[in-house]
Amino acid sequence: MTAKTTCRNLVLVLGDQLTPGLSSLVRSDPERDRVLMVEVMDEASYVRHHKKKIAFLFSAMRHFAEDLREAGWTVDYVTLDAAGNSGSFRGEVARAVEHLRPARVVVTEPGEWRVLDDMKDWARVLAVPVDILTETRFLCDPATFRAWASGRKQLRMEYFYREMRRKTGLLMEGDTPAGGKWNFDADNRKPAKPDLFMPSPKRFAPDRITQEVLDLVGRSFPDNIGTLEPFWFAVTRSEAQDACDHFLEAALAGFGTYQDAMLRGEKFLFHSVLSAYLNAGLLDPLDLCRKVETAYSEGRAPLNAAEGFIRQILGWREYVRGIYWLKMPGYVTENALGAAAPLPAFYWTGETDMLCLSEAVGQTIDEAYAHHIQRLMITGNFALLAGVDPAEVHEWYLAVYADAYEWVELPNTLGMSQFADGGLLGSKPYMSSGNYINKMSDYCGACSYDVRQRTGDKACPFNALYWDFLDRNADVLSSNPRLAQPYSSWRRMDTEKQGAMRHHAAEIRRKLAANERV
Ligand code: FAD
Ligand code: DLZ
Ligand code: SF4
Repeated sequence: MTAKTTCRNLVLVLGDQLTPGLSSLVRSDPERDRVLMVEVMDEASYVRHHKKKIAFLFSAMRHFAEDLREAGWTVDYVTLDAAGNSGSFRGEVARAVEHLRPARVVVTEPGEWRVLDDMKDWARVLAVPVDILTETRFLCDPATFRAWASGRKQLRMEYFYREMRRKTGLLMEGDTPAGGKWNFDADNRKPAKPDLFMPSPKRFAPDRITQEVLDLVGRSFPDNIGTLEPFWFAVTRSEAQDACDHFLEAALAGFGTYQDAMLRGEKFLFHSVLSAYLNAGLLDPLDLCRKVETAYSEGRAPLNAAEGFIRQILGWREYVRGIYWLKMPGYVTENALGAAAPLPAFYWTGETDMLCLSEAVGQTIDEAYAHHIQRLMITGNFALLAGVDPAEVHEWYLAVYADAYEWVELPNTLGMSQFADGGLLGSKPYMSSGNYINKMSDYCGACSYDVRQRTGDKACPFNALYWDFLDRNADVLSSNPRLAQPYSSWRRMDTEKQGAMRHHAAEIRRKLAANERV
């Protein structure tokens, strides 16, 4: 901390608030106010984050602090290993208040409920007014979402998304959607062939600041999941913009068609790999959507790609945030299916004979990244079918991805993937047997399990677990009209086959619980 001095306002900027247009910065004055940024152990350890996630954020924070200084701000930056670092937001604000005696503390609302809850008490404890300002970096604020949700029996993303298209005018031709349809998902389910040309996300060499952070993280979190190097994430706003431009040029056109595809050894396919940058505030979501719209209107990307991409950001990203603030704090403990099994150990090591899972977890360990369909239909699907406690699944997803913050991760995991909210977010569980994975990937051909077998040592574990899941959860799920077909197939199966499937699934679940290799 710098020499004792005073300032008007102390502006606390959090690690995922790396945006010059942040409401707290816009409301403040570099001449009279001071910025505080802190690396704190509480945030770095409330789940056992992937090493690359911590390194990305610390490096991006340090670079943002430099940008602010260049723009004329006085920034107090507390590194994780700074002498006297108290280890918490509250403790660091208290130290700064003690030192600087500001008239007020100013902060933009945090992205996570637990941090906001803590902040509400700061004014009393620190004896200084604390202004918690509205977050303006999203396209739909929680109050507007609440109003949209109120009185609706079902909160379907598709209807929310259409309102957002109308509101922003993105891909609209007057009152009608471009191309005459809101959604081109039917065109976006093509499996990819291994010989298809794959673009790679733009990579950036670590500079001195990043190298210092890599050393710090390596020293401070030696046992956390993940490899630190090679480290190639963008850590400045201009690098993130380069990564974005590269995606628009090299990958957007293929984004829609191959959105649900998975290929061995191909970690990114046509995905943008921009989520960590968006969520930390290095990229602006509306700006990105407008660039994608321009790529479409200039003929550089087909409509199914542009619409598919914009739907992820304007639709899903905003929608899950709306659900988060609507349903917290109770949402995090929901468990509609009463799932209670522990998370299999291979989620932390990748050591499993199931190739789809060893690929998805392996690349997660290497890159702190897996694309959506791997998160949903491989790691999420397996945890769902195996009956894993959604709280453990949630903790894993929050830890292992560089883009993970509770506001976006929790509804995706607990709601979309684990059906733990009983169907608020999705009308049916996202689950499948090995068949779907085989259709959408080239994993099964090289796997030591046989995707066509349902029972026996060589049978793909997804198969028996799938039917067993339906059977075990029939009380909650069998009346769901969208599951009528699988339940009818299950009922038509002869009882001997059903028994063999139950038995095989129970054996897999036993092995997982006993930490035996599956
Ligand atoms: P692309 O496929 O290129 O998509 C473009 C952008 O759309 C993403 O960068 C992201 O900002 C947005 N997006 C796409 N799908 C979603 C979605 N379902 N919810 C919110 N935004 C979306 N996303 C996170 O940002 N953080 C998380 O912690 C996170 N956890 C997830 C957990 C589970 C179980 C599942 C199924 C999905 C999760 N997602 C999460 C959503 C999605 O998987 C990631 O946003 C995406 O994989 C990021 O990679 P990308 O940037 O290459 O995305
Ligand atoms: C995720 C994270 C980590 C690992 N470390 C810090 C940190 O040391 N300092 C900080 O300001 N933010 C960090 N973050 C992001 C916060 O967890 C995030 O800002 C809050 O959860 C609110 O979304
Ligand atoms: Fe995964 Fe089953 Fe295919 Fe193996 S056979 S890759 S376990 S779906």
